[in-house]
Amino acid sequence: MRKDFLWGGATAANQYEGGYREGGRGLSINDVERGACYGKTRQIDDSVLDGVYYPSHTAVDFYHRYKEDIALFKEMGFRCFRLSISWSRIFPNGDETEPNEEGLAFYDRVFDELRKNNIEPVVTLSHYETPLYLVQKYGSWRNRKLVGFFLHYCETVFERYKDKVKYWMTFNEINATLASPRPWHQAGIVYSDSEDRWQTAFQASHHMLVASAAAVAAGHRINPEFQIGCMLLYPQTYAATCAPEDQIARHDKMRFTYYYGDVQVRGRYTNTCRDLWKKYNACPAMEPGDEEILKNGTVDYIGFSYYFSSIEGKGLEQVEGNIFAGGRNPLLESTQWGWQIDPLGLRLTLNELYDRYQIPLFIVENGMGAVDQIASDGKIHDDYRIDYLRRHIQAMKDAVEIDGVDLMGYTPWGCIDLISASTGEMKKRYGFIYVDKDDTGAGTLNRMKKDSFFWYQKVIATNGEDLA
Ligand code: BGP
Repeated sequence: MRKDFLWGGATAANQYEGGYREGGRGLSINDVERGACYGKTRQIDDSVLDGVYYPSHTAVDFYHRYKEDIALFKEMGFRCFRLSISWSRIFPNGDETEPNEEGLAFYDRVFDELRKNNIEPVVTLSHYETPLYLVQKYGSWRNRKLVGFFLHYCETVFERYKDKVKYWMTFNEINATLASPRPWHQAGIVYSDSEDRWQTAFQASHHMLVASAAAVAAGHRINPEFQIGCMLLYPQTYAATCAPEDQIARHDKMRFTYYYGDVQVRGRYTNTCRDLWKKYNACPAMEPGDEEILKNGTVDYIGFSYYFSSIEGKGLEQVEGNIFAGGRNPLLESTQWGWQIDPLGLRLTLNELYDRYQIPLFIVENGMGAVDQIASDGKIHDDYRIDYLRRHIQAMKDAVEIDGVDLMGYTPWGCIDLISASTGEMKKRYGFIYVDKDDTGAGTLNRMKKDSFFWYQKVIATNGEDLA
């Protein structure tokens, strides 16, 4: 692997930060999403209700414990750390002209602490964190006005942190907007019965794509050294059989991802995009100048998440996954949450993305959610996690060293235990660092190193050579 390979870990404010009403922060869409103790599907309330547990409110309290956590990341040898800025900490409602100084000062402290420890921040501008007020007053990303609000937010943080942050990403898993069963997460949208779901999804996506491109151009103007990426969820899929129809079904599914990749990397809607409009009888309204904005705001790299693969065909048993579910592959094993484990699928993903787009890639999420038990010796022996990561890192190395893919870095998801996005659970853990908290919110929030902590430390120290 290259000498400057960005080994690290990934988090997001809505699942990690907490401090939801501190420092002048406003409410964000995840602050009204209930936790796992209320059932499997996360319920969305109109406002914060008394006596209800909302996981994002405290999350795992990075807000107060950032120094302790960054010291642990340093001990593991992190060269980078992915986090997101909570938009409503900077603009509490989202439509203000002036930012909230206390919110800006918080991230100053975090970025300074990272720099002091030689850890490069990798910052997502919007990771499921639209301010709630923008949803209630403007209808969220349905409304064109959000483009201006988002751009103002981005310009504010780009200016403020231009000497502290180099790596940015605009929207986390932007492709979840079109096909997600939980559009609230991504775009703060709940479809009404009277609206055309597809038209709304394409329109909201257009606003997000224009906002992303305008932000990329602004960032490059503010600091030409900035590296600004998109972030795609890669739902690796195989045809269920060798029937050509199954291969076409696979191709159709992947187009939901390329829809966004094409616009963000190539700077225009391609035939892939137009075909989807035709298929769903919908087309986003554009303003004069939009095409120019898309053309001038192409990204420097592709960040993506990869967890599992599935299959596509007729009459298949469906399995779980984070956003895009798929068919069960009889040849693969699954995690306790039913996500199919497929390291080779990561190698294929890296090749497919690089072949199609020919710009650097960055694996900004990968990992396995599992229940961890504290053993009688007081430690957590998470060999299942080590095994999953070892096999994925090997596949990643093969893609780079044998296939020639240009890869910038690797940040496993939830490097410290945090709240699950899809279920709001705490017992579904991804971390190298254990956090004492349960699904009802009880626990000391104390941190503890798992076996995987020491394993990953060695992986980084040998630049990926020693995976044993
Ligand atoms: C991705 C999200 C992350 C993260 C991850 C794991 O889709 O970008 O925020 O949560 O999936 O999913 P979960 O937390 O549901 O296990």
